[in-house]
Amino acid sequence: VKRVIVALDPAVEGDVEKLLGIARLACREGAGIKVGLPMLALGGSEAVSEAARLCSGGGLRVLDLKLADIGYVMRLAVESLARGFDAAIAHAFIGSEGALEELKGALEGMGVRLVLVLSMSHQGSAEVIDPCLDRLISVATRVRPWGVVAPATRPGVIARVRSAMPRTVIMSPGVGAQGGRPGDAICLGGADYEIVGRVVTRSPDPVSALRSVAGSIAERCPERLLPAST
Ligand code: BMP
Repeated sequence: VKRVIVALDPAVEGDVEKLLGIARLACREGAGIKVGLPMLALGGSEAVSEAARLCSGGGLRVLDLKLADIGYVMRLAVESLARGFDAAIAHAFIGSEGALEELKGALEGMGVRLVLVLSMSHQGSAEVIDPCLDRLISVATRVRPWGVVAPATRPGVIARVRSAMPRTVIMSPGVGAQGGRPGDAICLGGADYEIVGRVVTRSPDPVSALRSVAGSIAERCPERLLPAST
């Protein structure tokens, strides 16, 4: 089972084409792609849609706008951009009524699954977001998203989320460039996917970089990669 999702974040306009090339690789050799604001800002909505199209043969396509607005505005944002994606990410802290409830309905109508951010990989999240983790988990339990985001940099937080939400897909960023070791999130925290950006996209050899991350996870907890463990 493939467990590595590649975050395609171009740093300059010239990166867009290169990262679209990596999209194919990420969906063939990895578990899929995550595309967000850097791709939208530098490549426009065409590049965002193209990334999803390049992966239409297989692989998870996650649109990461980290939405945090009223339901009406989030609906407008996803109606055009989320087409062709399998899942879209929003923040849990905005709550259900008037926000996530409406977003979930809009996404479901398009065949797109909802993913909620419960905790983030940077230090500020440990200070500000994590003290509210139980509240955020209770929002997620009410909204019942397909997936949630929890940080590879703090596997203990992932483990808390996993025990509260045993059947929800957990995606974990923060591997490599932000200090998480490949396998920390899946093997120690019980996540389903590790999200890796720069380690793959900035590598002179993205294929080997992706294989190396996947290989390290497989070495650390081969049992977690069996189909039955999902
Ligand atoms: P990188 O591996 O290059 O650090 O990229 C991490 C990716 O995961 C980025 O696309 C970022 O937006 C995303 N991400 C994160 O780093 N921390 C979070 O808590 C949530 C994220 O979506």
